[in-house]
Amino acid sequence: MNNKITQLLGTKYPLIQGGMANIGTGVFAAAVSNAGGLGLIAAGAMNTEQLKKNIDECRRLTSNPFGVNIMLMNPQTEEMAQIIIDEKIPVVTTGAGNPARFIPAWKDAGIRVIPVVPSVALGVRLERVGADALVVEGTEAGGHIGELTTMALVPQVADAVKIPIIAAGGIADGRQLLAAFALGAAGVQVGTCLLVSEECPIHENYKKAILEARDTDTTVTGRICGVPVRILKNKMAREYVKREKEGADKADLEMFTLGSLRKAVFDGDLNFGSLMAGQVAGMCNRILPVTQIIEEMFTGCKAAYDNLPQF
Ligand code: TUI
Repeated sequence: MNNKITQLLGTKYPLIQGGMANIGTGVFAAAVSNAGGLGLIAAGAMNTEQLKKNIDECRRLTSNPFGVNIMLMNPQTEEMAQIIIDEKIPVVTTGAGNPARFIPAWKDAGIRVIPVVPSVALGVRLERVGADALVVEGTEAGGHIGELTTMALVPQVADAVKIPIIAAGGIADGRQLLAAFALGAAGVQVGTCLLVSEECPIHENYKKAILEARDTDTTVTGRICGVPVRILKNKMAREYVKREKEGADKADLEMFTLGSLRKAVFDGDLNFGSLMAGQVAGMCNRILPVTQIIEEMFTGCKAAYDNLPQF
């Protein structure tokens, strides 16, 4: 197959797993890599020791390529940037900030660098400083998001850069995969549809909440304080927005969300957990092995292509 992303990543499919703090463990990343995608260890809520341990675990469980996602708001980002180099991680993705200052050292170490961008301007800037590809993420995604939709953003970034693009946000089946290719992406990043995999290590209450979610069941906290995060609607979402309107400090609110993400992932707290999920939660209705989720996306893509209206 002549696909720039499979060539760049060395994977069977042009698909990468979203970072997903507290969820993207070494074990889960290995499951995605063994299924032919690029698994990512999400360093977002880890400390350096946990990151190293998860890298070791991932290496033990897969011989396929995998990556690490660095969440740039993590206070140990500098140290983690160095661990990626020391551990010779093949691919790094970044989120929640501008990774330009780390790119020269990562490139010197032969690492493929794929930042997540929410705008044309940041994509152009990061191409200029050496990014190998971009994850272009629309506001349909779960977790921390930008303003623009995948439909509007992906073709505008595709027109503005030469490096390959991976679309993210709003992609859970073969029709959306086909649409991403049509918009100019050479691959996709998915998160929400993997939350309902057998291998996904989230609490069963969180999984059930995704299975039962309808199209309108996500909301965005943090729009006022500047850190928008898409989660399933619940008491925590209402509490957050209330605190925000009362003028709570931005850093406190960020910690409140990260703390409550742990409650969702580990305790299954449906009231006060931050159940991060994208707008596609409403179409993630079955628990399946990761392999089947990924394979059905690609067979569905071919079927959707064959079903396109003729004109
Ligand atoms: O990073 C994500 N999604 C995330 S990170 C996360 S952990 C967290 N939890 C609570 C508060 C904050 C973080 C949960 N989900 N996706 C990639 C992404 N990156 N979305 C948006 C951005 C982004 C935003 C601004 C990337 C760059 C950026 O640049 C600003 C600048 O400095 O130019």
